[in-house]
Amino acid sequence: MPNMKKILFATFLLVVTAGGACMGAVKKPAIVPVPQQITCLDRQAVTLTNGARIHLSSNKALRGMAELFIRDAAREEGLQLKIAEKSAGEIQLSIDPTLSAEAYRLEASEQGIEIRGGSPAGVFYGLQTLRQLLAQYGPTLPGMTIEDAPTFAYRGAMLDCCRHFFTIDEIKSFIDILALHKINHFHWHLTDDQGWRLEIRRYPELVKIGSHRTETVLGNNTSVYDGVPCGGYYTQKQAREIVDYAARRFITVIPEIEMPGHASAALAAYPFLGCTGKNYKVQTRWGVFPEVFCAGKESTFDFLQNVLTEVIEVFPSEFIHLGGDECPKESWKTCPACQKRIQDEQLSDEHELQSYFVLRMEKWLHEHGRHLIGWDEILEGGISQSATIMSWRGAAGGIAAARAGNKVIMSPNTHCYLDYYQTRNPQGNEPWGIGGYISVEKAYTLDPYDQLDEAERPYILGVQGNVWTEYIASVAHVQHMLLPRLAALAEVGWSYDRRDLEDFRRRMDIFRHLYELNGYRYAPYFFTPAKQAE
Ligand code: TNX
Repeated sequence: MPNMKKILFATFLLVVTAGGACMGAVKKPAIVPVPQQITCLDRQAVTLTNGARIHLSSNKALRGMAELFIRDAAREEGLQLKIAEKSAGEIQLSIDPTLSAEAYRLEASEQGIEIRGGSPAGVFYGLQTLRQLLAQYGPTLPGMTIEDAPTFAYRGAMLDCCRHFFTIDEIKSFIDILALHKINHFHWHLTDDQGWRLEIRRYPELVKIGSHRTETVLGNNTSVYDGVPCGGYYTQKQAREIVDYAARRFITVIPEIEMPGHASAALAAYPFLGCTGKNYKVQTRWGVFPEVFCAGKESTFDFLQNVLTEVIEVFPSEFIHLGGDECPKESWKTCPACQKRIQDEQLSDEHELQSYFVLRMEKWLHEHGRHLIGWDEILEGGISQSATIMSWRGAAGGIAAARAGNKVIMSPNTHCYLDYYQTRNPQGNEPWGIGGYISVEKAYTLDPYDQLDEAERPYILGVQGNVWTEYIASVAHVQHMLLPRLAALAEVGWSYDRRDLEDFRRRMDIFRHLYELNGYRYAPYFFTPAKQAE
């Protein structure tokens, strides 16, 4: 071959390789959360064109997610895919029992795109990765294989639907966002002082009275109120619809029914549940209130067990969250029934009374095949070995619980409170937050294993981000608080030991196009760090 031709041929090869491979700076795959391993093939994969088919090895288990993916690809890429009723397809989905349940393996080659999952959930996560690849590269992917599995089994997000009410459609859009980030638990905060949101058939007043407040305080708990009635609730049918919607996205819904504190709305509906039996109202401002469930009367426990009987019918989740946080003890101190209970049960004080309350409800849950999650306050006064602690007042409660052999979900307000501001000087630059400051970078540095040794680590189930909504009344605002901090927490939960902030920044710059394609109103600060420093 003459020299010139040789050079031309070599250049041609190089271009083809560079065009098809995935290792160049621009071509490097940007997946969030970062996968365990990506191997680049030095050639392009098949091009997906309209009419490309998805073949399912198991029609029953995989069809639903294929249908969801077809909708995602149409919305995000304008790509019209269909399910191959027989034979092969350009995209192949199958279950591979040699992989762990949530793991997947994705291969993009000339033969097509093959996703194998250890279970249907794994295949689903492979499809979420494929959404990201298509958003990055368009219909012709560089050849590659991805092997991936999460670090933590529990990856959660909470939405408070009590301080402000969100519609079923808004909750579905929240769940869509969780799915994109491979989050697998939706913690649904359903009862609080400012509203009881779940229909309980046996106690109709809970939603009739408890789901409405007359008005809402303005700003940061000022003395000015908006004068606008505010309310809303979910029927059991709607709640089941959410459970089903989430399940199709491999997300378990954990309901939270708060006790013994944060009970004003329940007491307003049924005053006999409180120690004094009168003068309760659905709260119109924020904070912690002395109106709590009476721990002395048997009727309180009957009521709560009847409520939970309906709750567990609606929610199949193994975990039921019973709150347990921020329960002032004043009313118990002056309540004859509560004091009698302390005596009869030989409890030393009101903290032990709280513990009695929670233990008794936990026992009931166990008898009904469920497990309790509680905020870290339930540690005070003692807990049973089987309770799972959600650590929110920093990580200390979680660390103590893990050392005591209790299971723990890390959700500390140092890293996981998505109602806090995202920039250092928020005044005027950010929509309302409750206070505090948790940047994306800060959320990213959460170490759920902090201070725990090898033997203690297995007790950490995972991590969760919380959207408390005292100051968040719209879904656009929820998204602003959630994104992109949820991506940081998702990466802690999925990719714990392979995090790298600079690489995360590079990947997020690409990943955010998916936010845009879906119209998500993410916060910009992380993407303009210079401005944030001002
Ligand atoms: C503490 S976290 C609370 C919530 C508030 C939140 C505001 C927890 C168990 N209790 O009731 O909404 O702070 O950040």
